[in-house]
Amino acid sequence: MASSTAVSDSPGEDSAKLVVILGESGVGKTCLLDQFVHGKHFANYDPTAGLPVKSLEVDGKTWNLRLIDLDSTLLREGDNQPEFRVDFFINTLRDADGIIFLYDITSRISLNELGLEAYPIVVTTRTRPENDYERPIRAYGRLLVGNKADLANEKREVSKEEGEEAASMLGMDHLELDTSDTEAINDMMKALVRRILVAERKRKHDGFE
Ligand SMILES: Nc1nc2c(ncn2[C@@H]2O[C@H](COP(=O)(O)OP(=O)(O)O)[C@@H](O)[C@H]2O)c(=O)[nH]1
Ligand SMILES: [Mg+2]
Repeated sequence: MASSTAVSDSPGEDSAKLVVILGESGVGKTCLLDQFVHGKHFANYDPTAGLPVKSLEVDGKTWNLRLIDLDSTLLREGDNQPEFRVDFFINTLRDADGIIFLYDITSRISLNELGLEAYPIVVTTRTRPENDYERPIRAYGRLLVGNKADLANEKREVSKEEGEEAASMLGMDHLELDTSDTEAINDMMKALVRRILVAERKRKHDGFE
């Protein structure tokens, strides 16, 4: 968490993780975040950053996840939206400990845009600029998640196999869920925390992500 600006660590320093839910408009980012944070008993607001915080126990340790959703559609259309702050968007992606790349299984374009646009932006923001040896490259965990699995029979546009294939090309694990399924959402967040820890340990070991 050393270089983070969006996050200030007070209690339980290394248990705090910043989680970004990234995806196109309408894929269900807000529903996912609300269900995770408010669907179960413990949720509060971090007064310093104004982000919702949720505690999650994973393998016997409690993590305090700070959550934010970022709409990748705004990266293309944000020019027309005065409230869109591209610096905040980019800095948040750079500071994230974990990123959920969320698409909608009933929208092929929502998956394509992740691969063509959102993922390359994440890679760019997290790569050390040439000759900038001061700036650390921080490890992060990531998952590719297909939402709206409840519509699989009627409206599916992206098969499970296509989702898995895209994930493996991007070096991520893949899963599908729908945002009414609190247990699946909790399992997804646990999987993300485990990916974050793997990435951090690997980084420590190799010196690089
Ligand atoms: N069928 C279905 N609809 C969903 C699901 N999650 C979200 N939605 C709907 O998708 C629309 C967009 O959701 P929202 O969370 O606002 O998307 P965001 O723009 O990514 O934040 C809303 O009408 C939601 O009710 C889901 O798992 N299944
Ligand atoms: Mg939203």
